[in-house]
Amino acid sequence: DYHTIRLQQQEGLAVLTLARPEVMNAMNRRMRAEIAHAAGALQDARVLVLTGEGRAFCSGQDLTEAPEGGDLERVLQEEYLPMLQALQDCPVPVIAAVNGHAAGAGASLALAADVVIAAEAAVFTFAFTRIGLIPDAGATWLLPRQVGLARAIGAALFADPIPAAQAAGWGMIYEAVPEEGFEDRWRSRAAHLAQGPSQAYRATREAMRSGAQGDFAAQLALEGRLQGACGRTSDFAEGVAAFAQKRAPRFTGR
Ligand code: T3D
Repeated sequence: DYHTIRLQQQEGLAVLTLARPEVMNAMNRRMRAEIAHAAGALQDARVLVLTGEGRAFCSGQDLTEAPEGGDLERVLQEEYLPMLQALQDCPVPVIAAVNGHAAGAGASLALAADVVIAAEAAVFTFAFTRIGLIPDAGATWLLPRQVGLARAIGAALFADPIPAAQAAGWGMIYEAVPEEGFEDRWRSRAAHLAQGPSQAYRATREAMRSGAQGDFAAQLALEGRLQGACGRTSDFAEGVAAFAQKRAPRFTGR
């Protein structure tokens, strides 16, 4: 039983809601373990959505639990790393539906998703330096790749609140959506992925992530291997048949 999150799974869609609204969904030890567990225990899901209950997405580390003068390296290695790795290893696309504040490790958590869809009222704050820390939970890897070094360092040093529209303009998130249409938008995006060619999505994530690091020749070889596997799926055969027959494809994930 989960205490700090809720996990609902239906028709290929898994929605993981951070559920400590009284503290803006601050992440405590238990929440990190529950997110890791949930991401590793999806049943028939073909897409995973992370979102927050109440007016925040996630306010980062629960500051009432931070070990004073304590061993933050241990917390990162033993608690954050397994959570982030579980999301990375999760076999389906991950959407962060950022409903409100994403601060500190809450911003890092959002950026760790494959696609970030934020409500226009949402604000991203790399709040770490405000309390004398560096960006963590993957932010120093993700942020420079997403927005370039100049913006990444500025956002980290000043800890400026970055409104969703600006985040989208910077390329930090995929899209910022007006409040009224926010839930419909992420639900329809998630439904789209849940009905799509799951194996191609899985390989796309792997190839894109690797492309952000490896050299060009190695990347061409990886693309070849992954595309070879996609070429053998029924979804590929269906995609080509649907194109030839001028109809919408019916993907099954196989
Ligand atoms: O331990 C380690 O390994 C270190 C790792 C660190 C990684 C990090 O994440 S460092 C960054 C930690 N996060 C922050 O510094 C953000 C703190 N929160 C805020 O800046 C603001 O709360 C928000 C901008 C998110 C929202 O502001 P606002 O004004 O809408 O709400 P509020 O009044 O500040 O918060 C409402 C309640 O949530 C409040 O409690 P109260 O007064 O009603 O009893 C507040 O204390 C609580 N809360 C908010 N954030 C946290 C929190 N409680 C614990 N931890 C929090 N991070």
